[in-house]
Amino acid sequence: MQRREMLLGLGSAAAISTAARAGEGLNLDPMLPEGTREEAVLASPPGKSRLIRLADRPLNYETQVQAFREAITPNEQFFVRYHLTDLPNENSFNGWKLEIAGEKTVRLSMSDLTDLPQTDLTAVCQCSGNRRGLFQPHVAGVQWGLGAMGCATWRGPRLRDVLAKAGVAQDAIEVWLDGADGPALPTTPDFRKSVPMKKAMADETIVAVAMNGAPLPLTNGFPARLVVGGWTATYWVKHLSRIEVSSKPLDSFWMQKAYRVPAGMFPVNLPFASQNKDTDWPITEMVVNSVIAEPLAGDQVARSGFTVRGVAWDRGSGIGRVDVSLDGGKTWQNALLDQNLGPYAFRRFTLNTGPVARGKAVLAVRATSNAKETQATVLKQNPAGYQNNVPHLVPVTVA
Ligand SMILES: Nc1nc2c(c(=O)[nH]1)N[C@H]1C(S)=C(S)[C@@H](COP(=O)(O)O)O[C@H]1N2
Ligand SMILES: [Mo]
Repeated sequence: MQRREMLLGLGSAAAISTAARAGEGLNLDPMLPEGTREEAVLASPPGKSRLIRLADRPLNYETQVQAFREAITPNEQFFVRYHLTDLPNENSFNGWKLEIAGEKTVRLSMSDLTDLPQTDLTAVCQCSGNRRGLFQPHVAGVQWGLGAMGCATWRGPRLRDVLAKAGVAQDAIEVWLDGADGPALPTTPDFRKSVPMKKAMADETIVAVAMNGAPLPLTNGFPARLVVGGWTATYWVKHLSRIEVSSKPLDSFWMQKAYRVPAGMFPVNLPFASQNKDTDWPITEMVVNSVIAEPLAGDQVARSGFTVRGVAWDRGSGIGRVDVSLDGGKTWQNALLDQNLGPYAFRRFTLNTGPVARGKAVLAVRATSNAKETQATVLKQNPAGYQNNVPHLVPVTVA
């Protein structure tokens, strides 16, 4: 094995091609654990086209990697992730109002929300555990491959304008969020999250009532969900029912026990001080990352040349450059960046390779943000398997 391939976490070519045969047609990443490769199937949860089903209780479906040939992920292909199994249906929201508890309590209807100034924000919604299944050694949890993410244009009022309707007290430190889904068993903690006041008031935090020009799909949070640009999707609470401005840190399982990373492991611009402990912090800002969506692992490509295409994203500085390797990370070429859809969006890239030598090849991609952050060469091990941003590798055959 080349030293560089080792650094990139690439196993032997033989191991990869054997793994690539299982789960054929699904285009699952060759590095996913065998168990996941055996159980994953293409299926459609309500209102969706075919996604990769990892679980039905709770609903956990990821997007197929081909979708990331485009910067905007269509609603029907957008991934679905829940922690709980008691989910609302269309009828649950007849006469729906969103309760806001601030200095006073107000209840806002959909038309109250759409009467406020509306913001369009194109932003990546990515589960903290995206690519957990590619961790070596494997860690417990949903074995996500590459598709626990998507990018959409979200529309709705800014959270700060919604909070202003109820009034924000001087000593407020967090905004607490609750959604209409619940646990089927009383022993499972309800999904309750909070964000620090500064992020709650930021331009990139909105109460989205539309996604890519349509109402939110039921499984992506109808009728309203929080959108927190630059932050992992765990704060993007779906089916919002209640928002509370608080002077205390939220003491919920999903804040204090889950979704945490070793203190200081990942860079943050805006600390979540009220939820930090000495040893561990809540996971908040995403790391710079990229994915190759064309060709797919195991594809045959032409030696006269082929196109490498995909997307890159970060936590809000925007993507400055993308490099593609045709030799598993030994040498790199600068890819072309497509239209800029804003600092929180996917940035599409393409590289036309020109003539390539016949035989096996391993493609790799590495993005660099405008803040000059680049992807990890060695996986940052953490107990929950978050923030995997080692370069995505795609083994192909040049014929
Ligand atoms: N109400 C509610 N909101 C939620 C969750 C949930 O379980 N319930 N999961 C969160 C997590 S961890 C993720 S990754 C995203 C997934 O968003 P999606 O299902 O729209 O893709 O929703 C977030 N919001
Ligand atoms: Mo998540």
